[in-house]
Amino acid sequence: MSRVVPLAAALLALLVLAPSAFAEAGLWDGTKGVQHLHFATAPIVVKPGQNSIDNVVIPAAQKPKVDGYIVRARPDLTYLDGTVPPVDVIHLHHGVWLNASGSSPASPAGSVQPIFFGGEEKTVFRIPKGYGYAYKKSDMWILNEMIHNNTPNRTKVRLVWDLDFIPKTAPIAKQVTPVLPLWMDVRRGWGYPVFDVAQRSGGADGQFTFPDEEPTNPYGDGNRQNEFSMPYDATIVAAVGHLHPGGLRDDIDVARPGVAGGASKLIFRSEAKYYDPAGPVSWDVSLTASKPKWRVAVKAGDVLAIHATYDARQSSWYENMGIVLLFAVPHQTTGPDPFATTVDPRGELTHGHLAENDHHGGKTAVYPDPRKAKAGAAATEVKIKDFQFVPGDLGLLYDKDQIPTVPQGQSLAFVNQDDPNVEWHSITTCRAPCNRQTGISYPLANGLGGRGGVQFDSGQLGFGPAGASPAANRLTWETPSDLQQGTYTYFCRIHPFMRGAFRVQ
Ligand SMILES: [Cu+2]
Repeated sequence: MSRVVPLAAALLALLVLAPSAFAEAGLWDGTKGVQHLHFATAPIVVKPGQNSIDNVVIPAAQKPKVDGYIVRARPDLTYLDGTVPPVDVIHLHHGVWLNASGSSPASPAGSVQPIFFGGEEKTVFRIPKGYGYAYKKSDMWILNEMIHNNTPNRTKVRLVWDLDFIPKTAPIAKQVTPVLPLWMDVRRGWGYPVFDVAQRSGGADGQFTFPDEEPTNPYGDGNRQNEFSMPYDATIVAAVGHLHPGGLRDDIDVARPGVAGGASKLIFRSEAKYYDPAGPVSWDVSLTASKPKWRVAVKAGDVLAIHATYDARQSSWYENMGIVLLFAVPHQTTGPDPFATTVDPRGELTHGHLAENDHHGGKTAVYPDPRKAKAGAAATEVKIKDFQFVPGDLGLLYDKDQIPTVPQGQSLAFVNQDDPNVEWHSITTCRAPCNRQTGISYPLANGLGGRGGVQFDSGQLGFGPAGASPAANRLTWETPSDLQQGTYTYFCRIHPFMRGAFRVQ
């Protein structure tokens, strides 16, 4: 089951990501006195099939030894031998580095200060020349990490991060103006800040924007989580976005109460560039970050808002994020005012295609076509055990050559009997036959494709901390009872090699 990216490809990826490859005016790259530091966590045991979130205190040895300024950060995830796992095997869902000793008026949750983050898009954080994130060696750092094991194999990995760092005692430290990170998030304040996109929802353009196109106001009369009111004047000097597969862009706009009839100005767009030949369907993507010379001045009382847009043509997308981290200089008013001049919201990519995203899947059939299987015994329940759906697993179809049947008008119940605290599974429709080779872009939650298609999703059956994990906090789920006659195929979003089918007749 385990595959590793060949060493040559991994080395090539490192070369592509070397700082010099993207050195450009307006960044600290190549400046004398900037140190290049590399840090790694202790080995992290990745349990079979896990998709959980952990918070760990980062020990002193994994941080700079002296006070100074962080001006660049590049997070990644590796096996213990330093190779990067293929993303269809082990997947850095996210790592968020937080300063528990600091604070920010716009925090992910509570009053903790975000510093930088890494998702599978692996964007490089770059704070432009003249600015830096002020670091104290006495700061307590917490790493919030979510590592997703797509397979039933146990393994060990490390999170790694490269920092460009200017010690406080270096002569160039006198040129640094400190920045404050501001966390923009369509679900700011939630421990697991996500939303769903249904296939064929949203506009005629085939795109769905959260929260704007959510059929019912997701915030009700409560806190508009996607907005943040500036407590003081400031100049924003850098911005970086985060999206999941299917994601097209994060937009940041600003509204100034009483100005321009309340119209907002788009100031930053983090845009997804997909290398995947199938388009916006996988982690084979990179996102734009702000250009080095980009600046925006905002005023006290301005309302910043984030909007996240996903493709809704090819697939449903469950549990998506829309996040942008801004770096601002409080009380500095030197940047261009977006209400007086036009600000170019476009950013630039910080890296190219990554070799760990090469295995797209979907090319050849690896299971029989369940539509051609004989009708088997009527079933009322499918047990999920040892990463198999019984009865109905496509991996077992060779032996029996028949699939379970459900009388029309009845439901089929699913119950997760694997470790409920670690091995969470979903039942998610994919278009029949759903029998091709697993990869980062196959299968998709595209059950609506084809005639008579349906989409359903059980959520992640299992238990985790309420409000701070992907688990649905139940072990059972039932299919809709109004399904038309036909063969239905499904997969597990967490372990996409898991496929199953049943027939309504
Ligand atoms: Cu699963």
